[in-house]
Amino acid sequence: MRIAQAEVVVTCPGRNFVTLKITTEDGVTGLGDATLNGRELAVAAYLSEHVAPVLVGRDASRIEDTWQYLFQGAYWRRGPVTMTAIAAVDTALWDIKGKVAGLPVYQLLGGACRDGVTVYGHANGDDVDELLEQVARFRDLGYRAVRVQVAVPGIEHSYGVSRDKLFYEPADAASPTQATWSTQRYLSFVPNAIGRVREEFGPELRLLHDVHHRLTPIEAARLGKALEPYGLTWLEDPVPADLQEGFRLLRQHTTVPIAVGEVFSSIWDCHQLIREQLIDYIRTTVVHAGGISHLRRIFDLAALHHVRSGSHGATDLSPVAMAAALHVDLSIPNFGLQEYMRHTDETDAVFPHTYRFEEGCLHPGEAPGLGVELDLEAAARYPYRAAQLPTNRLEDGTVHPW
Ligand code: EZ4
Ligand code: CO
Repeated sequence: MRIAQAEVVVTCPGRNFVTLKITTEDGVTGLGDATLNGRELAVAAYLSEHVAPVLVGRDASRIEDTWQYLFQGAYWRRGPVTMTAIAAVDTALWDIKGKVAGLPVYQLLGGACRDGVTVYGHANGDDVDELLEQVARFRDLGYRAVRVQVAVPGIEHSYGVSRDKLFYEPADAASPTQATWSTQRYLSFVPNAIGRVREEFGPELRLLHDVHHRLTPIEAARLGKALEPYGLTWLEDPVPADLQEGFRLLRQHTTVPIAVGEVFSSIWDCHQLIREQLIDYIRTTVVHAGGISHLRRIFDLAALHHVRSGSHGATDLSPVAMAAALHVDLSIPNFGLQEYMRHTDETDAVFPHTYRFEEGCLHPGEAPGLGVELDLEAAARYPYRAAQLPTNRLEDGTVHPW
């Protein structure tokens, strides 16, 4: 089963997606998401210039061998561009293997460990009242877990707050939006806001909050302690996660569960966090952490250390990545929670899929492979549009993590 063709498709049905489509000599096709928000064309070029030519003629059934060939063969290991490109190839080859076997990918990974994949949605508001309305909306849609974000008075372009309440896309302009940050304003406002959500909705609804890498460990410890009475499922990305040992300080001060990893591209970015049990949820995802094969390796390490999965699932992950994540989520013993942000109708039409939402859970469906197709005619109607993620500055003009 040789690979005959590997094509890169860039489309923008509301936001940019890069997709790798691999076709075998006998006409079986597989899809892999290769979208790296704000840096899409770098991965597209990596794939079409450097990867597609060496894929043609290779045995499509050799997934692990191809992964190792691309990882070790590049010499320049790791990094988000390389790992996203490898992820796309790996995911597409799992899709092909499933179609050839006539089985959904989760069956190839060992079969279902649960009935469905519990997901969380994003509720956000310009103020606490609007946030409460939005949490109620998600609850009424059937969600059992909700991420809560609120605009902080005095902070322009607060993270996580969007005009369209079902779709959040921060990469909105060809040149980056300038956001501002004040730790003081944030820390004095957010704990009470989350407290009001807990008070209004009672103890059962699972609540999460994303700090988006903006605090130092001791500031994050203060926030964690302030949030302890409200029983968060997790506090996400409390600090920039480059310094894995930096989490020790935070861990010594608070019992708030910590979730980290959406920007990680390999097991090497999180092995210390996992081995030292410095986190509770690892949020690496199929598309940015080397595909299904590598993600499963990370989650297996996590399982040994009481760390559960919590894969990133923002709108910049295409339906192909979403489906792949669901097959992994369904089949691993240490699944925690899956982020789920709905895509626009245009995106769903470009990527028809079998996964479905029901009573707070997603299920990948029973179609062979991933259960996602790419409608090339529909994709061609939406040409690439340059869009970058925002940048952030303190009130005195200093660059700060966004
Ligand atoms: O800002 O995916 O948890 N979700 C997130 C996302 C990220 C975007 C960046 O591309 O933090 O909304
Ligand atoms: Co996040």
